[in-house]
Amino acid sequence: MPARHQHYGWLVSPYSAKTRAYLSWKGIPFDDIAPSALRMYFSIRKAVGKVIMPTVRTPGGSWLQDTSDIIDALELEFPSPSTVPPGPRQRLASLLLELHGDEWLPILGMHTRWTIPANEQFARAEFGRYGFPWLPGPLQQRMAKPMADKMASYLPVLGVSAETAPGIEAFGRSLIHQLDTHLSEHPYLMGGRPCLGDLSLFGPLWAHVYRDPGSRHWFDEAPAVEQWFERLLSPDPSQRGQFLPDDDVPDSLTPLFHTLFAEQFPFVEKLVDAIDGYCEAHPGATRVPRSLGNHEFTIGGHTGTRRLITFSQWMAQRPLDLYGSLDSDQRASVDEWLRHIGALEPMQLKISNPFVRREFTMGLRAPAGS
Ligand SMILES: N[C@@H](CCC(=O)N[C@@H](CS)C(=O)NCC(=O)O)C(=O)O
Repeated sequence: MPARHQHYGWLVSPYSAKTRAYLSWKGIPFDDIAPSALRMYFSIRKAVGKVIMPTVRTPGGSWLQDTSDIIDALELEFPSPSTVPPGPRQRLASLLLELHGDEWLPILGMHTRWTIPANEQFARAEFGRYGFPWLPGPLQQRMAKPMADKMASYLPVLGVSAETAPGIEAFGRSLIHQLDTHLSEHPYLMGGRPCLGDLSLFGPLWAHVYRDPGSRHWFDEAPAVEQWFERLLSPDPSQRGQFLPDDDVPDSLTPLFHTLFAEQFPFVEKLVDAIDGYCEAHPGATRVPRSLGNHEFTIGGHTGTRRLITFSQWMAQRPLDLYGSLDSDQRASVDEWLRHIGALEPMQLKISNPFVRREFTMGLRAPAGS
């Protein structure tokens, strides 16, 4: 049994950056382990059913997988200092930004990693170095080629194409600029301490766009974003602040929400429709396929197609469930903010066939049609 929490993830992995930053900021003692390919394909796959990172093994010997589940479980075990804002507006804003970071920013990160030659070269070497540390350099890369090729093959799945590339770049550059404006006023998104939204945006922005050498210059004019990276990479416990008072979601974040609701949310709505259609056609189904065909989407004003990955509904349920659980006073306060950012109507989205994760697999909360 490990004495401390063990975190398995590579530095090139954006989702691992999310959980590593969480563990570090919380001050939870942990061993940060870069799993070799052997460990990934044997012990990790055996424990959680697939080859994936990050995973966490607790001192009690149980395994956690999926960054949201890892953080939710650890937040229950180590409630203080909390990364969950106390007020409903900030909490909802944080979950929406988690949805954005986890399910939309991979379009940006995968674009910069696998279409900029210097980044691809760097990533392939990193995959070899972590996957096969006992082999000599050239052999490492050859052995890691299937893993790297698999990641690169996700580009059309995510919607990265010649048509969307200018939009993805416009989206990425304006996100970095908007964050820089916000972070020159506040240490984190909601004030003096990070929330899930910080961790989820940090993952792909740092592990892909910033750490990969061919796109780091995107941050040349974003010093406040670089300082935010530093704070999340090496948190100073004496600098732990509080969330902003009065449940305030700073207006400097409004442009991020405008983009989220203008471009990501319509795709989430299509996905929910597709899942409902599948459930109607398959009464009694207890699971839904991993993907349900392709659909049009828009990013940075450019349109392409991407796969409807059903997992994203589960991430969308997190803010929608919170919204549905508010009492009337909280609801009034949240609605006032939603109206301000122009998102009151989309947030009324109903999930008729919600998902639940059991034993590391996604299923329907109740059989379809029941
Ligand atoms: N939703 C998952 C995503 C994790 C994920 O996709 N991890 C990537 C590395 S950053 C991976 O292991 N992918 C393996 C694959 O897709 O085959 C989470 O939050 O943990």
